[in-house]
Amino acid sequence: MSNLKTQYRTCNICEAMCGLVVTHDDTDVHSIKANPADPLSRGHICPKAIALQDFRTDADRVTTPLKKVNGEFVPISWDEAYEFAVERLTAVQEANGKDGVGVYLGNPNAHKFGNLLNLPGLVKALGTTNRYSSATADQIPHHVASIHMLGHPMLIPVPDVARTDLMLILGGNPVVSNGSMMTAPGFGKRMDEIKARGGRVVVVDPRRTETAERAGEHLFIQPETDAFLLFALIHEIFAQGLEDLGALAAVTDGVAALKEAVQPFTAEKAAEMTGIKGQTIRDLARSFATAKSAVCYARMGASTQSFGSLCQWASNALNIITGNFDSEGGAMFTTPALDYVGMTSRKGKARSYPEKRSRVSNQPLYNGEFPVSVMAEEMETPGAGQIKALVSVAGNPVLTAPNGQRIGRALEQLDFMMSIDLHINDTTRHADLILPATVALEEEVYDMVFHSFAVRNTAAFAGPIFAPPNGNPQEWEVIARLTAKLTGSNRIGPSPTEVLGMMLPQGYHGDVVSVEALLNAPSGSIDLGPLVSNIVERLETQDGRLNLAPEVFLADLERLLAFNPPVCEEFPMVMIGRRQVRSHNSWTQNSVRLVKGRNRCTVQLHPQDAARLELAEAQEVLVESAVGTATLPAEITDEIALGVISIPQGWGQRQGNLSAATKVQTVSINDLTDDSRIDPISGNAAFNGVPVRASAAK
Ligand SMILES: Nc1nc2c(c(=O)[nH]1)N[C@H]1C(S)=C(S)[C@@H](COP(=O)(O)OP(=O)(O)OC[C@H]3O[C@@H](n4cnc5c(=O)[nH]c(N)nc54)[C@H](O)[C@@H]3O)O[C@H]1N2
Ligand SMILES: Nc1nc2c(c(=O)[nH]1)N[C@H]1C(S)=C(S)[C@@H](COP(=O)(O)OP(=O)(O)OC[C@H]3O[C@@H](n4cnc5c(=O)[nH]c(N)nc54)[C@H](O)[C@@H]3O)O[C@H]1N2
Ligand code: SF4
Ligand SMILES: [Mo]
Repeated sequence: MSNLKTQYRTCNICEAMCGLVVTHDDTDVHSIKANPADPLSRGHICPKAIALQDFRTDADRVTTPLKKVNGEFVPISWDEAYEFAVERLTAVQEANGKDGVGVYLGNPNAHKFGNLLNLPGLVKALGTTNRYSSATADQIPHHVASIHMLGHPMLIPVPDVARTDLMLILGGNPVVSNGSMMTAPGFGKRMDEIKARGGRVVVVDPRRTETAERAGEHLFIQPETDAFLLFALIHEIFAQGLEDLGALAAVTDGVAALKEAVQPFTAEKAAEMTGIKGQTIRDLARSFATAKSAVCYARMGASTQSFGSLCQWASNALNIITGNFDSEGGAMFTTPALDYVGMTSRKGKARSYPEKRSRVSNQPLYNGEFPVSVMAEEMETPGAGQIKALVSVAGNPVLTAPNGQRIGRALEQLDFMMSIDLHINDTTRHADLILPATVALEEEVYDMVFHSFAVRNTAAFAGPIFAPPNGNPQEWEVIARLTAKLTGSNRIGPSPTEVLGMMLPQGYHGDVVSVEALLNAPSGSIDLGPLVSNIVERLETQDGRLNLAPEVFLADLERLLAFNPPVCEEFPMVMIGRRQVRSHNSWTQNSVRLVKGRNRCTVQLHPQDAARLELAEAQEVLVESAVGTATLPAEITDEIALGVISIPQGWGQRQGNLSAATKVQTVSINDLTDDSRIDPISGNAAFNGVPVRASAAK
């Protein structure tokens, strides 16, 4: 074992950026363990990190370019593959215009530095405005709130978990998800620390989640009614004269307009809609406003719903009016080594939002991308601008986008589709060409995105450990070569590591952080300290001020007030999703070590609902929505609110990524989610609150 080597690297599966110690020889991983010296993750790790080795050796992995010939995928050479791609993409664009080619970029791209650096070039070379990504299945309301209030989509406030005295969590389950738009590995321990110093964590969720259990304080809420709660908290704080904007008072506009706008949102109104008692709401308002520090954190459950943008606005507003914005223990802004906001600063530039609207149903475009909810109709509907070909990179919308089956049918009608991916799966099986991707251990890792959302400023970099199979190029190079061929060039740009070397000196910590310094860091990571106040000089609004009451949100309040939870007879229950520790979105289900054990793709329902529907534990349940059906086993639990059912996301593989260990056919929640349900301000999919009915499967 003399050739055993050890490498410190960051896990890039989820947003938590855990520090790992990987022990390996020239061909194999010997162990993957937590790095206790990592200043951010402090020894936290989850079971998925160990599976990093499985993604590399997966027998089902695509390892050569594949071309579909008479319905079968056959291996071809890289030269043939690039030639085929360029010929077909060019032909579609010659016949239909640039917008004839659509692009879908999936979640793993956000965790892959080389992809992030090279995909903009590919998109530019294609020159299409038909751009989609998993972002509108995930988080656009956060960006929309930041754009309208602070002037830049990436000025995202992060809860200062290390110093807060009261954390209010709506629609997030960070004990399982490890946090989102909040990089906070080992969140359970962080909650314990808040409580140990005399603080509180209150979780608002239609399910008593793993996070709620550990927090110790949980309020059940009716799905999609969070905005009522948040506005009632703001209303109460104004009514009790408890508002205090602190240092931000001098730069904030719209306090009076906000106060006026929340008038209808009394604690009683919120109680009626949310199911949380009026007195509880009043008490919470007082505790929040009078705590030494407090922070409201609203995530997936509060953003991927019909009022996602209002929730993100209200969450920021609650933090701002209580002096908990940009201050210790409140919501703060990171100063990462690679300063994405600075690199894309728009200070002083005129702009209007949304940037565009979609062709068929007039939905908004933010951050250069249309809502994934309209991708199917844009492929189906004839006329100028119709998508006739698609390039997907690291995405699986047939399983992850609302009404995914409709996307699958639309993909089948395309003139051409190509994917860069690890697998032939529910999405890529529709492709005419698949180019193999590379996995984490074959690439350098520097997190370009999630340091921006981290509860502490740190930086880490590591190089590849293994070469890709078959002498394949790294994924960034595949993207760069495809781009070069599309533009008739022979040259590809510098490597990701070289680009990083050029970018780091321009960031916040250019004096201490360089590629060399990161590689030599004793713990594999450089600690850059706790979050610091900085928003006043960073505001990117045209007038340089913070807008507490943007017109776009005020105008949407009428829709909220008209909201009636589904009392429709046909679909009397509401469906929400859930995440699970041992699976990551739709793509980790081929790792035997992750999927082994009991079938976790179950529908949770309340004991009283089960009794009413005459359903027993583990009995097969037929769930029906306006767009589809699914049959899966019942899990009866008082964890879930009455009238609500929960199905985990990420399952339903019919092709590829098949749960190799269990061979159990699971279902996709997105066979049931409805693509016509969106948050109209942001265009984000409303995955939560889907009207459904449940019954015993025949
Ligand atoms: N293990 C694991 N970790 C992951 C992922 C994974 O698939 N597996 N995915 C990663 C990704 S891509 C992301 S974006 C993050 C997401 O991370 P989180 O934002 O923590 O998302 P979820 O774990 O889905 O938690 C959403 C919560 O919202 C609740 N909810 C649903 N509807 C409502 C509602 O109307 N109101 C309120 N208040 N709550 C509601 C649900 O019950 C659930 O507990 O997780 C990341 N981490
Ligand atoms: N109902 C419901 N739906 C949801 C959610 C929910 O909570 N509820 N969550 C939403 C969220 S937050 C997200 S982020 C989206 C995710 O939606 P997507 O990004 O569409 O889905 P993923 O499952 O992340 O798909 C990743 C794809 O990339 C491939 N892949 C994995 N690693 C690599 C790699 O290194 N390179 C390349 N080229 N390919 C790779 C996989 O094989 C798979 O095809 O799902 C959304 N869908
Ligand atoms: S929590 Fe996320 S980053 Fe940490 S080990 Fe698990 S998958 Fe990796
Ligand atoms: Mo996500």
